[in-house]
Amino acid sequence: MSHTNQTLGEFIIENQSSFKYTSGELSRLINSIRLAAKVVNHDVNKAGLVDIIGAAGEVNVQGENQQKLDVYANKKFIQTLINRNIVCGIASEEEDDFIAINSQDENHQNKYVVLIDPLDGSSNIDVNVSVGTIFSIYRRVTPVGTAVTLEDFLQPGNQQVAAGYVIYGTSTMLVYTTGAGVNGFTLNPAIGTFYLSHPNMRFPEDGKIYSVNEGNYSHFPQGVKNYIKYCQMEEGDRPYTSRYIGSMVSDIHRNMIKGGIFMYPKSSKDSNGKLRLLYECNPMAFIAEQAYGKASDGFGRILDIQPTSLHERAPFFCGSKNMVEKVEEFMRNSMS
Ligand code: P6P
Repeated sequence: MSHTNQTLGEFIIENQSSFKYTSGELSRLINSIRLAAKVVNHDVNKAGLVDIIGAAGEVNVQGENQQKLDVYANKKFIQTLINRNIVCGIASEEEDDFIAINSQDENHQNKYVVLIDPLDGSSNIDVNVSVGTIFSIYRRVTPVGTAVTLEDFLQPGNQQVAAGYVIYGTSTMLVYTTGAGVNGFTLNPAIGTFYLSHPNMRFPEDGKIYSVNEGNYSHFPQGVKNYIKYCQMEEGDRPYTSRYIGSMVSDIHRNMIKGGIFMYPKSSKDSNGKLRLLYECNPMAFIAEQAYGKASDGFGRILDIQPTSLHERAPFFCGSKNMVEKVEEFMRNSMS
């Protein structure tokens, strides 16, 4: 099949055989995420026009004010996944606990659990800056036909079977991997179809963009401070350029295309950083590695961390391989 103008649906069918597990369910799962992304995109794009922006008046498990669009996106993704009867469990940044599905029906054979950040970067919604959805997919580890348990969700990121994000930006894109590279699809809103626009996405091995909230500089570990000063030095191919949108999906997407590193370190304010391991760091790390980049907690591979709780956080360094390795070198040297 000619790949010019290949749709997401055609791509899924063409690549089903490359997926090492039973293909049909994962394809249906990616298709359900595609549907939910189009529904959320429709409302993100007109958020300023209808009474859907602004705080929903609730506070989520993270202690953050829930934006109405957070709540809306969360409901849409959960509802779509349940309606398609594909998964046996869902965990979300916006839900205190995981959601067991079909737990009363011993006959259900659903094998997958999905973890989502339904609307990442939501603080940008009211100021019209791009936001995103992040998803992570595992096969359950407890027996099929039984109710899912926390064990099904607390798997290390290296067990993911698929992961991706939707970026609601100047255009809406769905970028995902099933472990055979990373591909990006752009939505044609006129007809509601995603087209393969960025095949085989790869992080440039090196880059000149560093993304970090430098307002936290004084709270960073010494190794991070030293790396930031390194980026700012007039020497060799430096100084680099600082770019920080405050929406991780957007920062990492830009860096994957142009080359760069995104950092959310731990600090004296956040002992494990701010980003959540299960539904932010792990899916973005899976994508980064599949795009020949790297994702680290400053010392080791994000995907090898054994989670101990649903909403745990992790320090996060993600992007061009050489840049992540450089900051790890600064982190090691600052410990010696
Ligand atoms: P700060 C958005 O809330 C988010 O989770 C990421 O998308 C983003 O990179 C980060 O937080 C921004 O956090 O503390 O720099 O505003």
